Amino acid sequence: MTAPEPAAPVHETAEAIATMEIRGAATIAREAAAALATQARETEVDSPDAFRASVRVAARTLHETRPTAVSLPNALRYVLQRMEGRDVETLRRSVVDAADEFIDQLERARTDLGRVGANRLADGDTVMTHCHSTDALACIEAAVEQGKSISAVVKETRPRNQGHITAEQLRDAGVPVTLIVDSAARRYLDEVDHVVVGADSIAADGGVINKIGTSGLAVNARERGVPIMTAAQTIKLHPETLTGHTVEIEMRSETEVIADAARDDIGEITVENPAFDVTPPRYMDAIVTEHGQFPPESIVTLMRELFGEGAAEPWAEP
Ligand code: RUB
Repeated sequence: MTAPEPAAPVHETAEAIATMEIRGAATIAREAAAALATQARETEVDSPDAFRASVRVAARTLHETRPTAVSLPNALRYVLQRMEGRDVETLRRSVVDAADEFIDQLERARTDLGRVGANRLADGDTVMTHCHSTDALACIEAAVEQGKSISAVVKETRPRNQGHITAEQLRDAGVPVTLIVDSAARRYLDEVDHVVVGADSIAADGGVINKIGTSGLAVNARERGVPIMTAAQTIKLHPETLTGHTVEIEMRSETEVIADAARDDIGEITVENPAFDVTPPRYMDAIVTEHGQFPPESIVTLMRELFGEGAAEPWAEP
């Protein structure tokens, strides 16, 4: 039996994730689940086995796009583990329903964790952000909805400047924004009450994997006595780290750091562009999830509760 090729929209979603047109851990997860639903809707085969294989091929294509945000495999796992049925129509319905359910849960988790994070913020607070995180923004937006007056210092987040997206969204939410270059962060920490960041993955030891620059910011925040929280719904928990695996840090193109012409002018140099880093748990005050807030060191308890002792890889099956 040869599995059909993934449907064209699945290739388009995979390409958009790889090129960061679709980006941010939660958004990647949502679009990956939606792409599996599209694959299920568009697959025209007679046998249940061929149907299952075609959805798994689509999942593999999506899985291979970016390595660090565990929300992507967690989304694929959620949908594939609910693919059930003895005939093609039942299988199709199960995949579409699971994807819809996953997307609904994402929205609810974001709202719920936003309320928890907002409770950590007081009226009149200034927060510093790094990168663009929908979960981090949910906390600030919920605080504003609670009637608190919040202002923000937004790091631009080189090389992709996701801080610009954060600045725009906060401004739309009525939050006064000061945009700074990344290297100005320590200088401005004296003027902020909280640092709020997101996460792409959270390891079993409480280490937070997020956009490059988060760990330096966290160390500086600790030195300045500014509390720092990670807003991360539980699809950011990395179940494989329970069994000793480490999280792969994505290395991106050197041209995101320096244009070819400028590089040629400099001469022979090495350029590296890691997209994420790991903040050790001792530099993070709290991980805020839809199940409440946790000290980073205790997140392993929640991880075990939600994922058991490990994680299957259903997309790897033929
Ligand atoms: C985005 C990033 C975000 C997390 C969390 O990196 O590091 O902080 O993904 O985002 P990139 P969210 O731009 O390289 O994808 O809270 O929206 O899931």
